[in-house]
Amino acid sequence: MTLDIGMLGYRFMGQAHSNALARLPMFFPDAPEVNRHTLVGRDEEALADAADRFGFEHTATDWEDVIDDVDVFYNLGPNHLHAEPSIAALEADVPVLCEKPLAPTLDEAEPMRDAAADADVPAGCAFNYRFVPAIQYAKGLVEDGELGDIHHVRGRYLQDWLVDPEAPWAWRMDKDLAGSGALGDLGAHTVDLVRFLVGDAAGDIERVSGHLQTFVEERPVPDSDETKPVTVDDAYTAQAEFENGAIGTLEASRFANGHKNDHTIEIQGSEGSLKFSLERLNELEYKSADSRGYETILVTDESDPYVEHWWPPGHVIGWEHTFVHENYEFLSAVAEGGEFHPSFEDAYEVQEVLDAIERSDETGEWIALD
Ligand code: SOE
Repeated sequence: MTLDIGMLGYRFMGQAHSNALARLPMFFPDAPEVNRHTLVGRDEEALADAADRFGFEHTATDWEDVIDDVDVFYNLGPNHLHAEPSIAALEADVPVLCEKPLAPTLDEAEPMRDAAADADVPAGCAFNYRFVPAIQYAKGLVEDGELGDIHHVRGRYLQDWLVDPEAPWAWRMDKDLAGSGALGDLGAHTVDLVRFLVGDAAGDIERVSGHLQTFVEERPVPDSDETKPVTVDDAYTAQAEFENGAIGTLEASRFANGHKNDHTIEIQGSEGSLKFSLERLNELEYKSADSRGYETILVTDESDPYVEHWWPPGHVIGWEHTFVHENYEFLSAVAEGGEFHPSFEDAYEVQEVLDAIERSDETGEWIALD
């Protein structure tokens, strides 16, 4: 069976997922066969160019015309376009892979979660960092109890692309289009990873306190003399308490001067500890019960998750490979009628945490999660 793919969005994420689709038959021969059917966007010229480069057969400027013609719908548009097309696809029983965060707000995420629950097909949210081999290896260690009781969780996602006050305005700085700033764009990844890694061992996040900050209130609009207001956070910090009593600190910033795309997760337990940094994604720092300090494990052995599909040991992989792994799992679930995680339900639960952090910022109080 060949799956016809409809893809909304042809910029950063369109490119990342199209690259993944192109790599699948070469490196994951058991992946379902896909046909890059229709690429959807508004600017016809840019769209035609992207379709040509990404290997799509057709283009369309209206997503509504596409859903009935495809077997799978990828929603890679800006956050405010996540809900309506994803819900329409799910109502037509077309599987959906939607970019993160699930929606700008919790209210908008709710009908998406409900549509996914009612549909008989996978609805996935593209938290690609779950599919880093070192992260899967780390999850295995936590699941095997190698860390013991979890006490500390720290997650930081640091970027610096907005530290220049003249950096141009973009949709990611608009509350109506994005929902939130560093919190939803970067914090969503961290909350998902934390839940993925320690959700079983430490339980759910039970309460949070948070703070959001906007450092630059308006920015120049590209190719004009105008400026536009920045209506989202440039950075957030949060504290979290888990069901088992573990405590966590979470942080993200677009002003972390010197950090380009630095996503780090640290977990400390009674028996061992782990540290991961996206900028060194082939490595995991691990302190086992028997060692006196952290040791670096190069997670590039054939026995490591996904690695046998790529190169011999030590021939490292990169950021784009996470999308290949994610697409492999998602499309396999579609073809086999299986489950895919992170699902819309998982992503809704992430959104509940983001929403609670925002509410805590507004009220100055800790917020309990139900
Ligand atoms: C931009 O801040 C961005 O591209 C995010 O939107 C992605 O999710 C993250 O992976 C890298 O940074």
